[in-house]
Amino acid sequence: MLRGTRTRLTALLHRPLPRPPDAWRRGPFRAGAFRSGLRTERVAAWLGLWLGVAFGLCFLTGLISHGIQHPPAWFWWPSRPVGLYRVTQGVHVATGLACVPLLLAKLWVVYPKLFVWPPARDVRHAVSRIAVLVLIASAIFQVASGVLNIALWYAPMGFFFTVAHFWTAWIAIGALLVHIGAEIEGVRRAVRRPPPAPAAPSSEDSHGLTRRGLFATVGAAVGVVTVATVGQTLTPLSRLSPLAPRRPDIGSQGLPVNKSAASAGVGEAARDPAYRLVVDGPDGQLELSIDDLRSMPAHTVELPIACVEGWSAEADWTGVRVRDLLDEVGVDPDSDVRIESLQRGGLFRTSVLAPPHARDALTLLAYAVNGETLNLDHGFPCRLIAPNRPGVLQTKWVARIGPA
Ligand SMILES: Nc1nc2c(c(=O)[nH]1)N[C@H]1C(S)=C(S)[C@@H](COP(=O)(O)O)O[C@H]1N2
Ligand SMILES: [Mo]
Repeated sequence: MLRGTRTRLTALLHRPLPRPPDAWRRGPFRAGAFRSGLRTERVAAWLGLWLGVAFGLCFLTGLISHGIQHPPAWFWWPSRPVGLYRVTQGVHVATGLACVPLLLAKLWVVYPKLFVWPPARDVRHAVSRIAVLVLIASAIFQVASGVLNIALWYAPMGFFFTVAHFWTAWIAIGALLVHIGAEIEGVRRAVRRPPPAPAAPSSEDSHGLTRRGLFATVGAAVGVVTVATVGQTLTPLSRLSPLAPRRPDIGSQGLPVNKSAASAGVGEAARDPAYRLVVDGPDGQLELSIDDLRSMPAHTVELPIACVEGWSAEADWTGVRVRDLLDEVGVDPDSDVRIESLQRGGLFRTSVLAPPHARDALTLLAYAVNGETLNLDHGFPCRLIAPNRPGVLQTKWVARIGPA
């Protein structure tokens, strides 16, 4: 029964499709329309391999980031090592940016295949060509929307970035797996085969660029893109990274600002002398003024803010341990904890601390940074700072905490 189905499927996939009349074979469809000796299976295979590695790393680190921000019930993320998210998200953005030159080179090498003749030999050929089109479209979408997002240029995106970027990633990875399945033999051959004699890239269309020259150019482009941007998270390189959207050392109090108090509309509520931090728990409710917070045991921790956009910056934070506040009102140590901002709207006005983070000795409601009172833009009167957590969950202008 199963074998019968499989035979029928194989027969269907190999069913020849009608061949269009040769008179339609014009322009780029002509035999010999593309003559660059660089457009070989071997070059395409190597570029595909690098692209696959970069894309795969980008996909996995993206899943981690998405999991932390929208955790399914089974998901667990530790609070140590404190800088792990900084690394995974740095890798996510760096590998995504490396895909820009790799993808351009790969598309340049393979785009004549758009014009193969006949357009589809059989059903299998047609399916694999459609999968490639889906792959190209989704890969371009992922890279372009990612770049727009780290450039904080949301205007051209008529959709919600996070949702579109997440679901398109699954479409891209699915199409990539189909593509790898279809091409794996060719890649094996290309990678094993010794390179053809240097005479190969000889036609005028290659402008004298050799295969080694092409690889060196692509490699150099990846290197330049990486060095020019990675300083936003690898702080010693920050001066070498003119294309980085953020310099981690530029901003008030030695730290970039991602959402200002003015744009969040919290200035008035944050400066109000009647401000009280509300701490909820089974044993009651605390209402703490700024002076009350300052009179509690203070701790100073060195922790980075690691934004999903790929920049990160280290700072010394001073404040009260979240677990000390929770213990005062008897919150269960196994409980998730909800942090709420003074901010009225906005996607990031609340966040949830899972128990490993809520109970970590490094997790603070900080009222000072780098030895100064937190300014309004960094979250005055107090903000959350916790180890190994995306910046978007480091809630500023905290108004209330309690069990989730
Ligand atoms: N209430 C609130 N907190 C917030 C945000 C926000 O929009 N609203 N943005 C977050 C993001 S995306 C980041 S990266 C950090 C940046 O903190 P900073 O501006 O102090 O560097 O704050 C986080 N806390
Ligand atoms: Mo962020």
